[in-house]
Amino acid sequence: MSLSESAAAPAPEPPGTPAQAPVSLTRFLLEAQRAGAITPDLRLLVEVVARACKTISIAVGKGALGGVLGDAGSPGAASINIQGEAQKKLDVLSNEILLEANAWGGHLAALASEEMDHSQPVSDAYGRGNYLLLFDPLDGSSNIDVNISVGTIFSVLRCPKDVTTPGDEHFLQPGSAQVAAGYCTYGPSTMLVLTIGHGTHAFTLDREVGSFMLTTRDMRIPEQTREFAVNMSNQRFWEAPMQAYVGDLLAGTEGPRGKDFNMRWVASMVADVHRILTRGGIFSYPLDRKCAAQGGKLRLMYEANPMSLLIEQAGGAASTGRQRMLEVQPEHLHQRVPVFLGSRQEVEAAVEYHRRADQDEAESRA
Ligand code: P6P
Repeated sequence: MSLSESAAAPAPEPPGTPAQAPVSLTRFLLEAQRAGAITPDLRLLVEVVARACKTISIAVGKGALGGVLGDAGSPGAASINIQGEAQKKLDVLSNEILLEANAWGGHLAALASEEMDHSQPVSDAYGRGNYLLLFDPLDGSSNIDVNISVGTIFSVLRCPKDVTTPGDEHFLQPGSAQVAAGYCTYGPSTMLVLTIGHGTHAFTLDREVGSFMLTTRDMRIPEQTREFAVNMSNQRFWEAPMQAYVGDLLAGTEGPRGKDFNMRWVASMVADVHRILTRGGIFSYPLDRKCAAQGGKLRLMYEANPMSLLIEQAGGAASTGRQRMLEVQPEHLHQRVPVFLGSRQEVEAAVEYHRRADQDEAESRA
């Protein structure tokens, strides 16, 4: 029996059976290890990342009382990361929390972060494992100062065999090679959403006990949706197929889609993706003339790929608009891509607009 079957909702129990004990993340991962779905090292890795997310949740939750709001660096000399973005104090703190948590367990070979120019091997003082960890320590941090949900995104790859000191090049694996992925959203509740390749499962932090507790086994995204997420202020910069696709969404019942749509945009990918995993929708950050030179806005390795694995494991779809996201062959660590992900039929519709536009353009050149 595969884990996704065992992870599926258990058969109803006869009346009078004592309620099953709630399932903690630790128990869930031990069950996965017993089912042969993960190794002890991968179990430890996920536990360590989850524990670090609890620490980040506490820091985020303190807000102004924690003295950690605002930009990192000194007044008039903001700290700028490799993305060219001003770092928030919580970006730096979250990154440090994840680095420290993963330094001594012996489960990792190397790690990479949105906040660090290059990957770094884990000190071999504690032994090295067979996994590579990538993370965006605090995605959406521009929302921190206005108290909107933010999150941590992580992705796990295998370290190539016989590589003792991994470098950036060893991280350049397609998203289909991920062995685990997840995010932690710091919202009204703190939730960890995780896949280890057998479905997508949601855990809610019980702050009194200090444990993540399984609250949804096998999340499933509705195939269809009436809700799209995009930053409409970029509309005039979009490519023609994106203009046409969103134009038809906005036309609603008076247009070819024949139904009205709603729009949501939190500008925090973790929050938007969590809503889509929970009730369906399509999230898109397409190419536009502002970001086309960089290949897109969102990062492939530690934003698009982990989110795409979670979405596909929940029955959804994820694409660049022209290619399945998990099949993109990375060329560099901080590569950016256009992103369409969510309800399968809606993503397929958006991809079809791009296919038709590219075909028309090819024919017009012929
Ligand atoms: P914009 C946050 O900075 C982020 O990387 C994602 O979390 C979010 O979806 C996107 O950028 C928001 O971009 O251009 O709307 O501010």
